[in-house]
Amino acid sequence: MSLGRGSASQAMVVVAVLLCLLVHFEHVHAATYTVGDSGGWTFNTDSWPKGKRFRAGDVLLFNYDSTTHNVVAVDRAGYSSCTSPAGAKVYNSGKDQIKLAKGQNYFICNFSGHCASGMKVAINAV
Ligand SMILES: *[C@@H]1O[C@H](CO)[C@@H](O)[C@H](O)[C@H]1NC(C)=O
Ligand SMILES: [Cu+2]
Repeated sequence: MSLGRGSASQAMVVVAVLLCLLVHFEHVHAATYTVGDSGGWTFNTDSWPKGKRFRAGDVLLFNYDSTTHNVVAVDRAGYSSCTSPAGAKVYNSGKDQIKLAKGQNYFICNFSGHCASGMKVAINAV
């Protein structure tokens, strides 16, 4: 009886340790990328993702002046045509952290003309 209880709690400890390792592992492997690097989120950022490997769970940090720019999560059509659908998620803190979902992630600035000037990023997260 007491032996059975002992091994049950040992099993609980093992499970807890495994969970901690899993959380730790994901933490170590999620990277944060500053969009546009030192230049920040601005015009002609569309080529910034080139040559980088992104993983689902990685975080994009958008640094910008919130009085002149924003970040809007859009779909492929919105990215291509530089339009944001009504109800699209708009970020405007000036230092937004956005976690990448698996697959394609598209962000534009929807201040007039900015996206057309390359203030847009398309990122594939594996
Ligand atoms: C940006 O997109 C949001 C969400 O679609 C919209 O409410 C807002 O009016 C847009 N801003 C501009 C400047 O187009
Ligand atoms: Cu802008």
